[in-house]
Amino acid sequence: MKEELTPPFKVRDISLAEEGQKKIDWAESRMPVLMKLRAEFQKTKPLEGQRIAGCLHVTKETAVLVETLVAAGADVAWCGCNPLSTNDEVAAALAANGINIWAWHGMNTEEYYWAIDKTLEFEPTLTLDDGADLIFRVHSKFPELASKIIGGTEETTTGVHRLRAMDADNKLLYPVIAVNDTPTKWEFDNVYGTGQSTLDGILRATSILLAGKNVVVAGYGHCGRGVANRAKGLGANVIVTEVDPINALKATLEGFRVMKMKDAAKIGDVFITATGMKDVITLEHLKTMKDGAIVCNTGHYDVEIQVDRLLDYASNVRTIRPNNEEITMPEGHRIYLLARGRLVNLAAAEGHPSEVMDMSFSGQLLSLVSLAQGTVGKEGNHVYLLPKELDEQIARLKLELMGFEIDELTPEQEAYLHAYDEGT
Ligand code: 3DD
Repeated sequence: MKEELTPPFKVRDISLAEEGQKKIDWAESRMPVLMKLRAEFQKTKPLEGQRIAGCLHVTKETAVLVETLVAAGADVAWCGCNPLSTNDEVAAALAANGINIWAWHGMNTEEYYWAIDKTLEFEPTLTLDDGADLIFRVHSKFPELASKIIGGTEETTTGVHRLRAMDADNKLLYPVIAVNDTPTKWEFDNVYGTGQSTLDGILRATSILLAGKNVVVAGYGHCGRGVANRAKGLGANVIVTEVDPINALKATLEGFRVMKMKDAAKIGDVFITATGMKDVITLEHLKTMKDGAIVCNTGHYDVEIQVDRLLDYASNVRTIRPNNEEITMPEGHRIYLLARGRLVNLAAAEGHPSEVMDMSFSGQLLSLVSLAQGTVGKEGNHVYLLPKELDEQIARLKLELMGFEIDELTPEQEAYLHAYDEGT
């Protein structure tokens, strides 16, 4: 029996650590930017003395971020940010590596918030969120902790939206950097990461042929755009639903059909919500769907599909495949609900590929270092962006490590850029 590990933790099964370490090793081999920054920061230790409480999906990529934060000098406590997204093998490996972690797949709501509270017992000086549940817990239940917190970071669109609303209400108790809004995150993770990982989740849960299917994507923001284009690449007939006329217009000019959800419900074979809004697919829509329609969500929270109303209304529910429930409707048709309406990419697959999380998490790392060094967040308790030069540093590193070179402006071109007296 392994000696009792000192750091407090609660994971599904610590004996899974060896398998989890292999997953982490694989992710490290595909996250060259973060590993290069780790090599630099383990010498300079910019996070020395910092205590970081993190609430973010426990995946193999997150483990690489966690271990990079430790290499940079921080003490770290961690929990998941979704009850269905924790990879138990990775969580076991982190615990075996001495990380204070409270996370396992399939937590109930009480356990989920218990884990966040355990992470906060650590009395952090920095917080890291994906969906703002931890920072909101500080503000709503443990405001006394805020006096020791220098700042926080937020990973996802929905979380940033929540924090901007708090900022507008002057409710923020400490400054936060919106990592999601950094171009090397949202132009890549949200588009290419969500696009590929959502279809990955759908294919693992259904094993269907996507070619020729009517795939309905609700929401044509960065995430929906990624999903629509990846589905198109696999031969699907993509239909987009939207409430924003600009995004809808972009979808039409990309060649997608655009219509109301009530009309798409009648013809769709696969439905994917990516809006961040609630009640996008209602029970009324589900009643009119074709027999065999597959329904899932890739938004952060499980509010986009009216799952509770659907389950109350159903005449029968059975799990037909992992993360795939066959729901027989009183009208006789069957609906296949994936991951119980929670984010399908992380609940039914492994989330975004390592290569794209490499940039997102380099943004997290540089944001935390900026807060610790006081170079960002000094103008009051508001939502900040990662400085452009740091964002470009990530992009330049990524290009270099992918083997690409780009041109540089000549002095004359620099001058032209700022000139106004040269016309045609
Ligand atoms: N997210 C997606 N894939 C992830 C992965 N492999 N590890 C950790 C988190 C992961 C969620 C992110 O896309 C986050 O940026 C978001 O929710 O926007």
